[in-house]
Amino acid sequence: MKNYEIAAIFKGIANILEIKNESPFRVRAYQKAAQSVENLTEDIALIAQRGDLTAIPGIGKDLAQKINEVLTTGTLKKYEELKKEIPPGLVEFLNIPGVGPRTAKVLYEKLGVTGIEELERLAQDQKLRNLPGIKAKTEENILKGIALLRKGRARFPLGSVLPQALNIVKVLSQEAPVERISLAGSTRRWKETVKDIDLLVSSPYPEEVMSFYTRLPIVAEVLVSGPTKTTIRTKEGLQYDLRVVEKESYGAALCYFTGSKAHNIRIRELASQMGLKINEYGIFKGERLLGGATEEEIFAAVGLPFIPPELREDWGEIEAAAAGKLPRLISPEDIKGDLHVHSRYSDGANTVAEIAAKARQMGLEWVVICDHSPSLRIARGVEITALKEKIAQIKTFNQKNQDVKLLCGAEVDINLDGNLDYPDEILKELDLVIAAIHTGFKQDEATQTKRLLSAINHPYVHIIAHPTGRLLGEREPYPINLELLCQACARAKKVLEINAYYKRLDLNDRASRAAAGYGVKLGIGTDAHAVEQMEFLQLGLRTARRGWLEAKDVLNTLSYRDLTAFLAKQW
Ligand code: DGT
Ligand code: CA
Repeated sequence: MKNYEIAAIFKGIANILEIKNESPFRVRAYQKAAQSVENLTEDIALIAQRGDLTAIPGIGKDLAQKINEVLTTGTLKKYEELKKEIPPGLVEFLNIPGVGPRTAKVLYEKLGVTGIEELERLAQDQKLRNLPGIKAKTEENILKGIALLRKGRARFPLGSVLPQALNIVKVLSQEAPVERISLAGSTRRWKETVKDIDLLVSSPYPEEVMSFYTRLPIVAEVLVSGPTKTTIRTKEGLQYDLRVVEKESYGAALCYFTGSKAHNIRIRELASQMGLKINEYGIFKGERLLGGATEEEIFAAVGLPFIPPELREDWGEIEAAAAGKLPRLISPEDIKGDLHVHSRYSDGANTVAEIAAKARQMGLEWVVICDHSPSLRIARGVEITALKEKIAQIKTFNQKNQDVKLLCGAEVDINLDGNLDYPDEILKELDLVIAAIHTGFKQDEATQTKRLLSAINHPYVHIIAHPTGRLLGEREPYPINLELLCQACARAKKVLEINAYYKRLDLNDRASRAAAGYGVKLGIGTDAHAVEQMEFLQLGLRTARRGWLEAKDVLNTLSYRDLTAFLAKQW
């Protein structure tokens, strides 16, 4: 998929235009285009083939032409020309989270710094703080940003690579001589970020499988090539490891390559205590092969029931399985709705009716349409008059439609002082209120916790959105005292969100599990700004499963009737 490549080009253009002091409107147009291309869940090449590029929000005729140019030639002439107008080091600085064009320009012009290593050294030696507009705090943020950049480069958010990975599984299973095929590794465990994609196949014709695989159009380079293991790198810089085994070993290999490493080690220890050996080829007693064609056989050999891949982290699943106390994990069929979808009333791309149609297609029973409150200007927050119209529109929609029910919600900003950005008179007219922090990310733990506590204790708030504010590879979580927040939520019967947008997954797996331990309910919201992003529900569900959650722990499992009853009781 070229989506990320194209988004990166548009972001790059926006940055260069900003450095060159070009019109803020042009800068904004490219930023917006980058965002909406990045948000697509469909391959942009397919959209282009259909001639639908201008249907993407923020993409007009001119940008559609540029996208087509990248799709056909692999580069964009305008971007290449622009890059020549500024020094290459400067472009690189802009990749550092928290470093904007203004800072980058000062660093270059005043100090002549041209590389990230050099910048890091100067920041460590506190040589930047005397430059105009740069304080000790900025220096600290630059160092944090560099660390984040390095970490982010090494791992990909799962949601950004999963569509391509699933597509490769599909192509291999349809067009190569494979018997069985599965994703493995961290991708199969649905870890929030992955270093590479592991694939496992059983086939009597490993050479043919490998030769087909290395000729896939995504391949930029073949790194390791052999009949049992082949590693390729895609044009986006992601590695795929494909292993081919015989069908007798498929289950053993699937267990082994799904991991995690810590989980595998525990399983092998159990085996050795029983006088058995388990490896990627099978279960052995001495030299004799006892089994290994299925994963169930592996677990049974060590006296355990099947452990779902999401739990295989050695976070207590082996003990729980041995004691017959594995959780009855929430499953895809349990999910009845999405708690957090943006519409055109604020910065979403779709109308209320389009959102309902998508929900219908996904088999959902209800959707909560949440838009931003007025203080979030960049997201076109909804003024009170417009919010009243929205309430009326949704009411009419529900009178006319029986299959999908819409709820009128809002994602209300929590101001710096802990107050909410809408008055109570309008909040109480809403079906559901999600409170969120979108400003003041740099405040300390005590202040941030206090802000959130006052939202939790606000009579009209139901859910706290993305409680830690982190963005994978871009922004560290702001500090909060999760324990205090959970206690307050449990007391006030408030819900913590599992924001399922692929860069957020916030709360994450571990924190969700901790929250449920306090008796707090979790609510999955995709934070979709375009209907395709409602598919991120899957990532939220998987995060919940990695957090050991059962259907009873998650608000999305309630029917429309039970949900409205629950929401009403909260007040
Ligand atoms: P990643 O790639 O960092 O996102 O995480 P994984 O879990 O996919 O790790 P990866 O790709 O290095 O290895 C895939 C699986 O192979 C891993 O989950 C377990 C297994 N594995 C790798 N190295 C070892 C090892 O040294 N010992 C054992 N027991 N298993 C290993
Ligand atoms: Ca891996």
